[in-house]
Amino acid sequence: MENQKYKRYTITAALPYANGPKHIGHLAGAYIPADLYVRYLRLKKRDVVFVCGSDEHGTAIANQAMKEGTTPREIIDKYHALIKDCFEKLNISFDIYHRTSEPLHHETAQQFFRELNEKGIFEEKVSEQYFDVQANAFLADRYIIGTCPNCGNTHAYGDQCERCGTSLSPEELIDPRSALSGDKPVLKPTKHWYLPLNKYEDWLKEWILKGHAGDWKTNVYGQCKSWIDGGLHPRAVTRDLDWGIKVPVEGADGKVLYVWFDAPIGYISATRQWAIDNNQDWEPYWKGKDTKLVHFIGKDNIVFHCIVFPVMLHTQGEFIVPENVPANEFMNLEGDKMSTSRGWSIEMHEYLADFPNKVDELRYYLTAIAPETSDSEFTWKDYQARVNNELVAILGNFVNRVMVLMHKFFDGKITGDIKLTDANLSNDISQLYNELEASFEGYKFRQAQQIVMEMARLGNRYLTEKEPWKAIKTDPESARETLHNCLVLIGHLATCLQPFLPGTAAKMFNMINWKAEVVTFDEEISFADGHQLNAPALLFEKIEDEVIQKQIDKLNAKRDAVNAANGGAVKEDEVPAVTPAKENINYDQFAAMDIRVGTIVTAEKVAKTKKLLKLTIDTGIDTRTVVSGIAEHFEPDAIIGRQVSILVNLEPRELKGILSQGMILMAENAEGKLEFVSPGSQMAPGSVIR
Ligand code: B3M
Ligand code: ZN
Repeated sequence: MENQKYKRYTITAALPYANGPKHIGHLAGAYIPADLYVRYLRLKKRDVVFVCGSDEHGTAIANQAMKEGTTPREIIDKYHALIKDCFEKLNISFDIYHRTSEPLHHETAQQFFRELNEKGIFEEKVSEQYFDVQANAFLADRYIIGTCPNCGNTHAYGDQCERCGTSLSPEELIDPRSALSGDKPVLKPTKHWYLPLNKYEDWLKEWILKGHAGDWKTNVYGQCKSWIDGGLHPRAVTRDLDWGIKVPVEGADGKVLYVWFDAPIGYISATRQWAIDNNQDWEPYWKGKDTKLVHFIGKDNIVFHCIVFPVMLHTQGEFIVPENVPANEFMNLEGDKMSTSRGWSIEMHEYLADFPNKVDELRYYLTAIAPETSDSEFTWKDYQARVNNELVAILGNFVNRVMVLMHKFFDGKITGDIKLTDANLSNDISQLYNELEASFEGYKFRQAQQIVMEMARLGNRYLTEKEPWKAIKTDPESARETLHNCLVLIGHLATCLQPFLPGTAAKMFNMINWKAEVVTFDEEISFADGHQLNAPALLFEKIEDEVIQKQIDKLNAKRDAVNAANGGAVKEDEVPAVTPAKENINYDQFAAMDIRVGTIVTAEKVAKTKKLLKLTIDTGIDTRTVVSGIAEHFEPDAIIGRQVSILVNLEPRELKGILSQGMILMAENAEGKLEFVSPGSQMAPGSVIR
């Protein structure tokens, strides 16, 4: 059984960049799920180390400092402290929250680089890169601005045009200029060290595509598969920059390790520091074959945690690779993408300032809507509804009813040694425990939390059915037994709630006056004769409409303020208006188009392209191939089975050697986001659209 397979667990949560506050989408994506899993493992008495820390290097931080006229050190010190403090208040139970600016990390990362270098893993290459003479710095793609060759946006970045969504390389920009000085950059040769990912394609295929087809989440597996199938390339692991970890070889002056090379090694240095602090040996946690390594991250970090870092670990030779990377999708906010820079976000510290006593409410809601299988949506109204209708009305209500009745009828005192005497209740509880463990083991935390809530519902139903407030008049002993059973159930509920709502669970244990140490899943819960309960206290309070309205207003005001600071409304060349209407056509021109409902049968990336997917579509008429430029918007595996609108009588044309027969219709908004145009409910393929 997998339980016995591992002796210890190394659990990591993505290292946040210490260049700004982090929002609740980050919390929901990586930190809460990791904390749930770790708290579950600890309840199971497993040997686990939970590491995280600040990611403090990289071009972004260096350039931010330059722009703000400050130093990287000032930025990272400020945000490291802020983020660490938020995590503590939110009860994210890291064993250590380290920093990549620590000397121990520099040493660990340099050592890693040296080892790979000595083994001859890297390839060294000289290439021409854009250089800003005035700023005396090489420019990362993001720091070159120019005109988009696709849509004419004069503010396109060297890696992407944010208006039309096209991914670019700096050479493609028309009239490139440096984001640092505004000058035209020049090309200059420079040497870098590359990790030849292409050499490890076979190993990756064996390890991920064969080895983890069954147990990795489909979104993660799908992304890995399309990366690997699309062909891997050597990746530079060094940069020309002065902020970062010096490349520890000769002839590398002015060069530092690429931030994505050093950051994941940060997990290792954090573990080393934890081991020093706690008199432990770090090595088994990273090198023991009986250690389970799991990385919790958001979906934008998949390639680094599933491909690049594992190749580093694998080529080093002694390290283990992750057993799982249960990455989450994104959480949107009130109908739009969450974004700190656009002012559309709820930052962790903002929530804590407004709701200092509602940490568990946030943990609960973020888990209830965790973006485990697809993007999800935070809305303040839904937050309010979940708190009021679930935490208050179901969980809080059950515990409160039992406590109040026990005090009212029996002065809060237990008579006789009690255990669970209701066989049905007992069966139901043990069944829920089993389901709960299976959900945790499968990283299904949303489901796990629902199961615990089911336990509370069970209690409410049991109480309603037994009506001890009536029985007390006719058969007080049966009322006593009912309430005793409910108290045992509260003990189980509190036990199972610990990973999710640690503060609430502690309050519940306190109310029933149960021993303070961690109660494991396997513990029997019973009370001795004469056991005295503490006074009932409300676990949750109802959230009123005004409170919610205030948050919604605040959110809108924040976005308006950011827009205003960006020079009135939104900059014209950043967010285009709605596309102007085209000229009128007559009905016959419209009727000439044969548009049908189709179903996507297969989808795969077209090799050596960034944008193209090769789809086969069941059009009702036939099953045909269509090449569609949507690869940057959709994972192939995620769209199989989707219903689409397809123009079937478009002249076939060849794209990258593939004959494309027809065109899939897409809706596109001003930011270039694409969505399929599908019937509102399932329709037979071939259904006519007119
Ligand atoms: N700092 C990116 C991010 O925060 C990066 C994660 C590093 S994990 C080793 O999304
Ligand atoms: Zn563009």
